Amino acid sequence: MNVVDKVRSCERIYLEDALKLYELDLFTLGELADEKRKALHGKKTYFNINRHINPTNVCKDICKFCAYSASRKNPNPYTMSVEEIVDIAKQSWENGAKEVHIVSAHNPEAGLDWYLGMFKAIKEELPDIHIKALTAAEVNFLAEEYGLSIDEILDRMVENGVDSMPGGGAEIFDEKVRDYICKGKVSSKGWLDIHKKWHKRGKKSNATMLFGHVERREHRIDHMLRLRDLQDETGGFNCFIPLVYQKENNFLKVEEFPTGQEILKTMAISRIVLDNIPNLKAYWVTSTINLALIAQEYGANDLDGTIERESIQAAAGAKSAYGMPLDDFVHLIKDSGFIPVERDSLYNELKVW
Ligand code: V47
Repeated sequence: MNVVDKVRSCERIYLEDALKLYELDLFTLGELADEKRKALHGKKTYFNINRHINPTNVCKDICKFCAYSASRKNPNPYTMSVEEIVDIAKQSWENGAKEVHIVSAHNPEAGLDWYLGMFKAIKEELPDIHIKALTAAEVNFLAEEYGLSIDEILDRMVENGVDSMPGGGAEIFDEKVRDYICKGKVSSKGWLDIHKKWHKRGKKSNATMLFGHVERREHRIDHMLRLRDLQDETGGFNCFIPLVYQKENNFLKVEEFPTGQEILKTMAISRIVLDNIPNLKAYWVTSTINLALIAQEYGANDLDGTIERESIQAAAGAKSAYGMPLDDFVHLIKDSGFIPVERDSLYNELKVW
């Protein structure tokens, strides 16, 4: 059976066939991914009203792709106080945000109480806001820095009010590529184990993949397959997010950047290979909003959110520092022929706009 027929008859796709999918013309591949998307979500595109908070950029790690860390190229180190973080969350809640997405650098000076206490303080003021916080890389950092087990950190996250985990820190699982781009950070196995333990607590998380730098196509597929295996076991991933590498202000030497076609193909193949993860997010911050809108026809059914502020990718060149106004977001989705559906952080539908 050829690969197109295999996809249409819902056979599982492994490395060799996934690489063949890259060789298809963009339209055929798009059609296949769109069939999968439509079967699950029709013409609905999910988004949420959220606020990203990046409370510190002081980091002991040295990821080559990172422009955000103040230990590398960013000349402005900062660490917010818990009061500042709570104030931001309150302001955003008043503006309609239902989720705070909180991701920090690995700051050895901040202290465990600061890392975990901010969640408790937010929940005391805003018991109904959803806290999506701490990547597996941060969890690993906290466990190592403070001599606790991963289980202890995860338990304390739950006690302090973290509702779900974001997908950051996954980068690329292939060990050679990972060593080259972010040596010293959580290992691939470590990242997957942390999410597995989180899922075992009945909690949900997301998974990212940073692509378009020094990795090759087979590394992307290997990354997806490792996620698919874990998802078979736990069912805890809500969403897969392929992050397009942003090239400014960092130390990663990249010769060739992916074309729009390569990005769309990667989205489409994610939709096909990750047959057990229901949502595929075209994160407009890294793909640009234009390509994210087109990605809706290549398997993507989620565009993340209004964000309000974003510092990590903005430091590397993305046009995301001030998020996207709700009105623009809704109109762009509608005008591109899809149905904007506001969701909560766990993909329950809140409102069809
Ligand atoms: O893991 C760092 C990435 C991630 C660059 O779970 C870069 O809903 C591109 O994980 N170019 C953090 N990306 C952000 C993240 C995320 C974002 C949106 C939604 C969710 C979610 C998660 O940012 C890191 C890293 O892979 N990153 N530098 C860069 N130069």
